[in-house]
Amino acid sequence: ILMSNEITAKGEDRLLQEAQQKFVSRFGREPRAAASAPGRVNLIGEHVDYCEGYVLPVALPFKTVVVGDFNNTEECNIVSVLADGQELSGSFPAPTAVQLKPGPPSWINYVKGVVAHFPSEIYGFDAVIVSDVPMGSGVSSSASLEVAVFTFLEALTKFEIDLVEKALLCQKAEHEFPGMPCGIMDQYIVTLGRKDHALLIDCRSLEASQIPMITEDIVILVVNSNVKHQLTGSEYPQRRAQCHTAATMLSLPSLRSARVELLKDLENMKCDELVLKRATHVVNEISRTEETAKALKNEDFKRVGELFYQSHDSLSKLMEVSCPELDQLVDILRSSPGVLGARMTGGGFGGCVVALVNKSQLSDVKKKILSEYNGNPVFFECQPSDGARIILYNS
Ligand code: GAF
Repeated sequence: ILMSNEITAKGEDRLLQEAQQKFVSRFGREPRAAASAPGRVNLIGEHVDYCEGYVLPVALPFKTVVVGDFNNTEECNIVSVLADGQELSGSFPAPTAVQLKPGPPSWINYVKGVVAHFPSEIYGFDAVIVSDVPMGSGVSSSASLEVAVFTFLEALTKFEIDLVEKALLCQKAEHEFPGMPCGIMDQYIVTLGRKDHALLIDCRSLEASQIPMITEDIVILVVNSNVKHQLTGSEYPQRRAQCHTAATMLSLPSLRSARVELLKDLENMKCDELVLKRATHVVNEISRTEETAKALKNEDFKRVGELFYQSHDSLSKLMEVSCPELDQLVDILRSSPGVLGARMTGGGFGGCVVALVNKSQLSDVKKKILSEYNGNPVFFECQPSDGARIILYNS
């Protein structure tokens, strides 16, 4: 029996069935193409993807499923059923009819942006989107939606492209339509994640290596603070700009090329205090991520846990992207027996904390959080899952 503070993934089959039923009731025929894409949790390497650093995310069993069919018109009609059951619908012209532009309602820009960037002709279609990826929780419901829509369009048109190229196009869609200047991490892991693996992504070369996650006695616990995060605000672009300033001052293409010693140079240049703090986070977080990948390969979870705490402290004090609720959760976890490490995950300003917990002490850890945390926490276990896939090709 699950406590009400726990959520588990519905599973692709159930989401698919819900989407198919909704499609039949809304559009009066069976959908002919279907695809899915997961959410993600980043283990470490936070706020470094846009500095060409290393990141180490895993794909989640929570997914977005898209089903649909061409409709022989010049309209794209979308129905979207969110994780909380809320239903949205909207339409926009097919890109064969007009050049698509971002515009209200804001949610449909995630779909429209991907349709606009799809590298083959898209005529009018009807689609239903069903997702159980928690929204505004820092687990990439946006990238999940973008990549699910893209993969659905591949199924619909039978025009498939290289996976890294696909992630880049979805990232571009997010930049240009919802207007969020994200890095490549989310679209990359959502596209290329693998069951039972974390993915070490080099955001400079765009190469990645799969790292087996054998965690028999250890659970990757995710705690949602239930503070909603909104990344399209000004904070995220500001952090990105500050990192860019630091790299420019050092005459580097990005902070990825900066060694720790170079931070002294920044200091000597009398650089802005905030710029120096951000750069200090990025340079150290990139090496923490490389070290975490090595420790994971050696199954040295104790070290991974220490690096998690260091990462959190740096995100909180130097990058300043945490919030009191996330800090409180990490503090509670820090004093809980059986916890090896914890940190905020994702863009920050709310959302989730990820922790490594000894399986035998998991229920005590949850109890402690339930009794001490000021907010309303929701738990889920992170089981590394597969990336996006085509479920049904248009025939
Ligand atoms: C958000 C962004 F979309 C990612 O690209 C990444 O920068 C992350 O915040 C922070 O690590 O999820």
